[in-house]
Amino acid sequence: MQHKYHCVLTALPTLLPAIASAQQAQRPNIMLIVVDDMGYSDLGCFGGEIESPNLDALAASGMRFTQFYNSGRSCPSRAQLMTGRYAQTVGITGMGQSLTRDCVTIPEVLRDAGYHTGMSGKWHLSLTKGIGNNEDQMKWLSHQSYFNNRPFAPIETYPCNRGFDQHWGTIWGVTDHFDPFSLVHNEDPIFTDSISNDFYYADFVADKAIDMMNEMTANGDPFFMYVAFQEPHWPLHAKPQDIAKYKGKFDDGWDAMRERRYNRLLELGLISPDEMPIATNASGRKWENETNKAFQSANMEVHAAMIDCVDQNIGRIINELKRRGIFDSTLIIFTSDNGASSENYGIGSFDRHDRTRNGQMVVHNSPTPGDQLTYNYLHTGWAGAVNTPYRYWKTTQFHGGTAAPTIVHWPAGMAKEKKGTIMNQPCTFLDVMPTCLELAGASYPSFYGGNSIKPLCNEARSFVSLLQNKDSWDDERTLYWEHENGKAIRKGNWRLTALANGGWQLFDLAHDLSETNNLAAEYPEKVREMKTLWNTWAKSVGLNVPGDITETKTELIFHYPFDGNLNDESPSNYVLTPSGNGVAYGTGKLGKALHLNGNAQYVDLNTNGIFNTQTTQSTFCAWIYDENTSAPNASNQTENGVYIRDEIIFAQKDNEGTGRIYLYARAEAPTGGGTPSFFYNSFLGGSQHRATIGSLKPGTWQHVAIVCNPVDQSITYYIDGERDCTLSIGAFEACTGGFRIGGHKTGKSYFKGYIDDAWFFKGVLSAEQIRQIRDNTFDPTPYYGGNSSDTDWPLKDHAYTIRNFSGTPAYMVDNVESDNRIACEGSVGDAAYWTFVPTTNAQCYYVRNVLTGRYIQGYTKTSGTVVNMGSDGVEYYVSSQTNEGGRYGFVCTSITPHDFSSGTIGLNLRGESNQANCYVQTYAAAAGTNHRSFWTLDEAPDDIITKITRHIVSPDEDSFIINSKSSNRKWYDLLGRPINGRRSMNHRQVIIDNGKLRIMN
Ligand SMILES: [Ca+2]
Ligand SMILES: [Ca+2]
Repeated sequence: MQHKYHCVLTALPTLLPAIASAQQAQRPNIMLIVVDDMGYSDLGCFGGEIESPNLDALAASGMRFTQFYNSGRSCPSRAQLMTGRYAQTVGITGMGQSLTRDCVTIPEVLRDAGYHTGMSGKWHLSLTKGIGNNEDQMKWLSHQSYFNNRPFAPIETYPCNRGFDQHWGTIWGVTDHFDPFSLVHNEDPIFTDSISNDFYYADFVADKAIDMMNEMTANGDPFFMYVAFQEPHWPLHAKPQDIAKYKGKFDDGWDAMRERRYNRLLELGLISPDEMPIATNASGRKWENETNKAFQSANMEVHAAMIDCVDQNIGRIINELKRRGIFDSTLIIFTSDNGASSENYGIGSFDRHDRTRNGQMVVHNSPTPGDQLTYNYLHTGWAGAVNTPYRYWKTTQFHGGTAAPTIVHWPAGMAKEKKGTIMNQPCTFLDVMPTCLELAGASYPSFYGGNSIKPLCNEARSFVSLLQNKDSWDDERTLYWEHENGKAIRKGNWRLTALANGGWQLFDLAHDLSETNNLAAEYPEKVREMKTLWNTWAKSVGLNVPGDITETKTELIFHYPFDGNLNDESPSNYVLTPSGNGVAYGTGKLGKALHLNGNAQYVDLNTNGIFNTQTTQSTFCAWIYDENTSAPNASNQTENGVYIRDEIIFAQKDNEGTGRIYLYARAEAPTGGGTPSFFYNSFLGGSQHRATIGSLKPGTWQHVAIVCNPVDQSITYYIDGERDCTLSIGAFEACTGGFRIGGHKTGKSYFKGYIDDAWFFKGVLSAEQIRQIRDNTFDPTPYYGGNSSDTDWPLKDHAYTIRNFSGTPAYMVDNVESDNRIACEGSVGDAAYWTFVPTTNAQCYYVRNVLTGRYIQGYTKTSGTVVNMGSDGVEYYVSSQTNEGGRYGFVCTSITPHDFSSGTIGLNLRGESNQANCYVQTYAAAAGTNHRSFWTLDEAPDDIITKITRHIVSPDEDSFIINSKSSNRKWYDLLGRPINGRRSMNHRQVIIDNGKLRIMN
């Protein structure tokens, strides 16, 4: 049976009296026209040079949507377009997969609502499975064998079985435009014996759309038509007469195009310079350096010809609508499934044919692209230009991948004042389904074709109100993207975006729609908020979201003033060892400075294991005076046509020969002459990451900071206290070695000049803190680490917080008021302080004085270590256990009285005094037998909480018992409600406040 569900429709007419009423006459035809891999500004009406008079005319009497989002690639875009659901929830988790049956397509719903439904063109929502043998695969792709009429994909997933009365087009996602593979009429392959010489896919798609209108308009019912052109998707194939129009048109290259289009977009009012800084071409390729300009221009000419041909064919379709008198009453939505493509794959594999039907072999990346014997791509240079004003391209979730130039045309239904206007409200492919539902007066089914249907995506909404001038749009909705590890989330004017395997980057779209200025370092809370939203969404659509790297609490590692010595002014007291060539001191920025002569002079910090670069955020800053003021020359190293000179300022030592170069000064001068560049650089994440050219100014003091953030996979430079740039980089390398100032490995890249006032922290310092260091007004004491031995931490009359810094099972104990305190007051004397010890770096516990904001940082100790904790000489016994369902905990108590059994697992905070002992303890249920009751609270009021016990049943399920002196044992859930059993833990912080359990989000 060709139309699996058509029987449902034929039974329906008698069931549809309401739809057949007066309203039906007003229901518009809906024509959805989609092009494939078109650049954002390719069309004339979007700032391009390509002739598109028919689409320009639609724009002139319709509306242009400037922020209409697709999903960055064919399959996910088409899935969202057809279903109004995120692709990940309808089976399209990658490429070449089938739509599931727990969703409905627009034609399925509209057909049931009395619409005719037709499609011509590319589908790409069916499982595309290869034969498994490359030679057979090539024969199959090139029509040399049909392999016993092997289906191109599961037949039941073809468009004709997903709601379309008729489909003329291709099942796969990429084909020869002159002889498409997987071309079908409904279920049947066509042109199996031969194909005409003048066949071109875009012409065929328009022909069939025009033909289908005969049947679809016959009885006066409205139609839904999906016209899906495969152009201008690679291979770059076009008709010679169309290519001829563009001969030589792009010889000035992609840099000129980018500027020209940007200016044209401004002129057209599609962008404003306040909102859209000029973004550089993401390819990084300069046209002037391109060695084969003729080849590159020729590719662009074919790309333009393909779009030109699509426009001509849209003109033919429009003429047909006019001829039938239904042009004004038909809602036309024109859009693109993703941005232009930077791809350049080999051919002769899977979906890239290497021969024609008659066996002629195809030339990959031909110097003269366009005809059927060639297989060419646009490449990164042009892709970066045709997507002007945006950055990046197809497959990424940046605007260059996901912003679809969209035109909506509907004279009969749009408000008159909307004609020719530009709409800047963000819309998405998810909105097309609800828009069609509204126009068709149809409702979204909960049951269809024998299957329960998942609800429409929460974020999807009809944009009919935008066409009709109704003031009912909320632009604060949150939209999400994911494709092959590329990620994005937009909330209001904030967009958080990550390239595949790159870190999150934050953009303020109100001033930066082109996504050029990563603000992640300036708005860490916004990053955190949006990242959490994205993670929650990603899990909700079934994505595997690896746990984020835990954010690192700020802790001072070292501070070297270099005032004539190598003393560490921090409590860490890390010893510096000078190189064999010694070191000198000179006049510094603050007192004296380290003076290195560039001849194998450096200093080493040989302590290993301070942290692991891969997982620890860190900040290094220092005053730098580079004495190498001249440009490098022939006596220096040569690299890619430039002389280079590197001078390492700060590096981590892994072992000799490798190392993580945090910060170095680099100078480059073109070997052929030209302007030299001086800038700071870093080699974390496996490659160079440059600060702005010119950021290094030799021969003068500069305050330089670098913030290394493996959580967001970014580094941020601050020069003289101002943020220079934030760069998204690859995953950080694992490294736990010591450090070197002034060099990294033997025999090269030594620093020549002065280094003064070097600070190094775990954690991310804010711009303000970096400026305080620059201005010598920074108070480091709150950031002293576990080695602290000289700081006074008075406990009396202060409140304390204990929590698990990692954010996983976390606890806070507040000493809030004198009669509601949990612990500590007067326990070990006013001058005492406590230290709590984490068992791993990733599970860092600390004690914070709530009133002063100061932290007492724990540090790693092996089980059973005795640490002298207090200035009064009280000793505490510290032990740790690690076997609690993969979680870590620690126990800290005083030696006398020593109440703990070594079997206790978890966190135990205990206050000690002659009068009041109280504590919070967590322990594993399984280990509960080892638990002892051992505290007293003789003088505490009755309502004080004396004990909280957390029962861990599984990593995600547990509850608390709260004991009070008067009421014995009570169970509470994490919202503080009394309960009778266990409840989910959800990894939130818990605090005890005024005898109540409070939950911190
Ligand atoms: Ca595409
Ligand atoms: Ca100094």
